[in-house]
Amino acid sequence: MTENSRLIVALDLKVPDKALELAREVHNEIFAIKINWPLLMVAGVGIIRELSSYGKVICDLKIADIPNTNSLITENVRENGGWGIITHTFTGSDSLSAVIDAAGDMKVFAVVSMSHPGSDQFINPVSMDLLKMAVKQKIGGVIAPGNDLAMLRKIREAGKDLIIVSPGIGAQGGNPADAIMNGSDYIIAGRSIYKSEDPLGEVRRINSAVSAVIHK
Ligand code: 3DU
Repeated sequence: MTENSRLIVALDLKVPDKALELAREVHNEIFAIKINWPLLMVAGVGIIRELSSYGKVICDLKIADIPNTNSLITENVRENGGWGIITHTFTGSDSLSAVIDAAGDMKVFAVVSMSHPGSDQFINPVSMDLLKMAVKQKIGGVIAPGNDLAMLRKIREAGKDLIIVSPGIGAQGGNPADAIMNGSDYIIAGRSIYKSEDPLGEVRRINSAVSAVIHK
């Protein structure tokens, strides 16, 4: 993996061998890999360590439970080689701090806003409150939509020092350069890469689009 890239690839594949093959193909040119329930449920927790032989693995489990359960989930990720973990915040400060405490050296990214249309019903109206709570807990990173630039800018303005990681790129309509210019530090792309005929070519296309605006 490389610090020169701002791209996190979402390996939302239900066939572990396919996920491993894609990781092998693109790992030298991306910042990190993100995995989620579709892969973890089939492959089991050992896939975290297998994939970490290619670099940083972020487990997007969107944890949303009571503090004790949150701690146990987070410990599982840490003990199996995870580099980062994604948690919800709407369950409150005690649930969030359980994740932060159990994470140890792992990076914790807190979801404060989402990228799909339904997020306007419940989560997005309270995004700034969720952000305030997460910042109070000394969260280092948040997840904010790369396809909702107004929301992204609001979150960036409220949290100048935060690491902002943004899904919503490609299949959900956002584009890499816009997201970076409006506040994202890193962008997440899944389908536009793993469904592409040429995943590495797509990675390179995204990397160049980002470099063009970063080095302007
Ligand atoms: O839409 P894509 O195929 O590029 O995948 C986006 C990934 O990011 C996917 O794993 C999804 O679960 C995750 N994600 C969002 O799409 C939106 C969020 O608000 C948070 C995470």
